[in-house]
Amino acid sequence: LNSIEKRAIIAIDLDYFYAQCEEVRNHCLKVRPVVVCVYSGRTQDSGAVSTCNYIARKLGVKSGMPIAFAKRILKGNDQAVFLPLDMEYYQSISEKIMEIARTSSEKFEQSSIDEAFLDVSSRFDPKLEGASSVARSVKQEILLAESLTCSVGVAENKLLAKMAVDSKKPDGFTVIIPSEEKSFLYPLPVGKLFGVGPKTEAKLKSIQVETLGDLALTDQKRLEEIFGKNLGRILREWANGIDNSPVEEKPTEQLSRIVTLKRDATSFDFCEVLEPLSADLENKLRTSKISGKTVGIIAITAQLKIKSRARTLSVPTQSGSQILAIAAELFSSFFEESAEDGQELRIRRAGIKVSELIPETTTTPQTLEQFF
Ligand code: DCT
Ligand code: CA
Ligand code: CA
Repeated sequence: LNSIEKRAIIAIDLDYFYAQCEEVRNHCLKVRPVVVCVYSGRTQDSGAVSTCNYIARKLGVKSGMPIAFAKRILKGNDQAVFLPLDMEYYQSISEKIMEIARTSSEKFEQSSIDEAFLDVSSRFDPKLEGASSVARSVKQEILLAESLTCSVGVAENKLLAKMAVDSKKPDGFTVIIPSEEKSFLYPLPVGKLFGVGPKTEAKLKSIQVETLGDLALTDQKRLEEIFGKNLGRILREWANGIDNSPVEEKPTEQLSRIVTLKRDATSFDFCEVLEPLSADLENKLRTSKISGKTVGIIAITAQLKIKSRARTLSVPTQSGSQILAIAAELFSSFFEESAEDGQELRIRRAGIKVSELIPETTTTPQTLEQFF
């Protein structure tokens, strides 16, 4: 039983994700350099570039670069646009896209806000061809549903699929067939291997290991001496394209929705803005087939302090109206308590959180007929 079944894995990576989301809500941006920034708030331009579109990348802007530096590069370019990060919006688009990907595959694993793995091995023979056609249709579906492009990689394992997707962006489609795995990997510089950062790269170069081909042929003992037993072994396996890790969905720990109020609230007069949040949570719980045992509220004050309150239920729920009712009670009593303590509570952003998520009980009979 030591031979492992061959698999076909798809890696999906949304192109220049945050910047592309900005293009989606404002089409005029598509032909201009777009830079999405994390402003630190100290001075007007302090902070870093989170990501940018390919027009800005061609001009030399990069993730992580100081905003002031990016502004210098784009100085005199009156088309350039600098926007602040809007994670709520990107998160909402990400969730819709991940839902498309999740429902296209038996096994699904979201690895970040804009990346996921799909394992469709059980459905096809030959597997890579089947997976390639699923990859094409998912790519098309994401484009139709959300007007966003992504890159995909298809290969026998997660590592190779990830390396494949990274090799051609944006709008890439890369398949690595088994007979081409080594010719794909070996010429790559070691820095391109998934997980190899600047430190590991420098150590490898100090022992004259420049390419993945060099790494694949380096004495295992030597690597273990330098990097320790685990990392040493994994580096060599990965350089050889070996990776048996499964595609498996990480359990969601909590779901939350948050909204910025039109103006700061000093009493609970914003129930109607919570209504769509609870409806959204119900929808998410139902499609994920989970229920929440704890319902909580999140309040971000005018002073930007984060406060929360929660209640645990005797029976887990998926009901939006129940979630809303509990959130309303928690907000009301939160304002009352603050007033009793003689402190004025000013809430700027309000949210609802559902936690202690458990699989829904599908066996509960709704009627006696169903039961007998
Ligand atoms: N990020 C950041 N600061 C960095 C690097 C990344 O804030 N120094 C954020 C921005 C997006 C997210 O992390 C993921 O980054 P990438 O993997 O580069 O994704 P991307 O913007 O979608 O770019 P690509 O088209 O290359 O996938
Ligand atoms: Ca991406
Ligand atoms: Ca990414």
